[in-house]
Amino acid sequence: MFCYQCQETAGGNGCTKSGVCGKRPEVSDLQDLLIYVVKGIAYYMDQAHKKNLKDNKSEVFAMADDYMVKSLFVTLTNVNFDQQAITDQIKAGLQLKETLRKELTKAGLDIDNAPDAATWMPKDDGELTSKAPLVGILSTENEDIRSLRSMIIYGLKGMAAYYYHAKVLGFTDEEITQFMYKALAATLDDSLTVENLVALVMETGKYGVATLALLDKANTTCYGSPELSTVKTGAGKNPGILVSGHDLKDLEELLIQTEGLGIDIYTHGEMLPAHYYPAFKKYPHLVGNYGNAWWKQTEEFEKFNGPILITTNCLVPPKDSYKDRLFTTNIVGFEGIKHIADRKSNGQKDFSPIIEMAKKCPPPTELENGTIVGGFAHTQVLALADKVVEAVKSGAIKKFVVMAGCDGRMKSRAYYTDFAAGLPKDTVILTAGCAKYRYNKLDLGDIGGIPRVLDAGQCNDSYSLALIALKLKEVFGLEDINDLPIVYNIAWYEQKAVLVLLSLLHLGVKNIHLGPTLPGFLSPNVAKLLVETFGIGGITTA
Ligand code: SF4
Ligand code: SF3
Repeated sequence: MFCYQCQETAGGNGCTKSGVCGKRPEVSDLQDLLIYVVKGIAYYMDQAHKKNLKDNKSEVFAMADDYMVKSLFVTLTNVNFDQQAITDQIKAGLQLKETLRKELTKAGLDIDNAPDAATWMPKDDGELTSKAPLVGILSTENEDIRSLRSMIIYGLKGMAAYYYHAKVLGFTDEEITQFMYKALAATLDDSLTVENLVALVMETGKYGVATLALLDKANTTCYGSPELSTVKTGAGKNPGILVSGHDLKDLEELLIQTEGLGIDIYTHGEMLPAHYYPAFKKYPHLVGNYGNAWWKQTEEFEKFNGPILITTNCLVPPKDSYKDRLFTTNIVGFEGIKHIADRKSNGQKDFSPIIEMAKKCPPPTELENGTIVGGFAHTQVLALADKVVEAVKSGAIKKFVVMAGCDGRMKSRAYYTDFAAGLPKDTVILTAGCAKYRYNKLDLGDIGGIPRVLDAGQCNDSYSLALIALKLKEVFGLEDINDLPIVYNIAWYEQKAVLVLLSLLHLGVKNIHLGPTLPGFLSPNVAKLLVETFGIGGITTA
């Protein structure tokens, strides 16, 4: 195996024996093969678009969209560790690829020069497993091309994750999926130069902004605009169900199905921002947030005592002490862990196995008893715009520090707590993503009623931070987004953060500090390019 897609990659270079995340080598190879199959499908979809061969009435094209988005999401860090589930997904893709090939050759597509990923079809399972180790990252020899291709694929993985959430809520955009096909197909094209691929990296950022905007529209249309909220962190006396990951619709359906049953619902990790939406405030049994960021789950799930639903990343290989209480859904999977099936069209998921289990479980063991304040997505911040602008003009706020991103288990991430705690009192932190758990329970106070930590929500809500910056630029009549009193100190872990970073670069943001370590997938030349063009830098001490 070879995987270097996340920040915790072994030695900062790549996992080769097994994943630091717990991913086994067989699973890693199969994930590479899945990406290879998706690239083959993307080749056909890209050709169909370019040559105008798409019959929009044909269901196979809609199936391809669904397949691409799910398959990319499946391979994100800490999503799916289940060898069988990935094998099944590969086989489904091979069938789909074959249908596409037949349909498009009938429509006139010439596949004489098609890449191997498009035409390869295994005769049996043996050929499937022998192919897997041959198609991974290291099959691209030139390290700069490999680095750029990887950056594009990781950006697309992040894009797929965000797109998936929008799609679940009924929001889609053909321009985005078409770009994804184009970019995936481009990673098969050996004629593309470093310059071509750099341009494609930047275009990935452009579509990153579009995808985040689509998701923002989906979330706010369905659940209202997040508003200033105080969330409890203690535990009650009722049995509970803990919901983690990012999928708001799963949480909504679970809340509906548990109404009046005497079961309390708690959020965990990236599900915390659900409390900020008006639509979720109407459920009195959504009682609070339990625990911290994803990497603390092994400790926290043990103490929760009731069932836990993992809707998306980040899943950590479970301990025996709670694995019988763990349920996955959507694209998440782990061998031996119960899985809640997808909803049928217009129906809800059936959460009854979780609900029945909860009824028999003791209440959660309390971990702490405080509150977290959040809900500062763009509408809420812009509602305070006058106050914010006044505070900047009067000098009460000297700087904003964007500290969005991911948390992780590396010891060096204590830097972010020290950094937040050490910032001067006239600074405000803008955050989103699970990085916030490093400082959202510190008492950093407020500036004239404006809290010093403004949490916009999940990493899915990073778009809000961009909108806030653009609005401030407009209010202050600035030409360049970099003239704002905003500095960026971003913590990254997985591939959604790669997309957010590319989106910020597309918006013209310069001099971003990225930590706790720079990506292992940057070759020295590509790293140099990012430093010289965008002023990207690492971190030192707080
Ligand atoms: Fe290693 Fe990260 Fe890949 Fe897991 S996802 S195998 S930790 S690089
Ligand atoms: Fe966190 Fe996995 Fe990145 Fe959504 S849940 S931000 S790491």
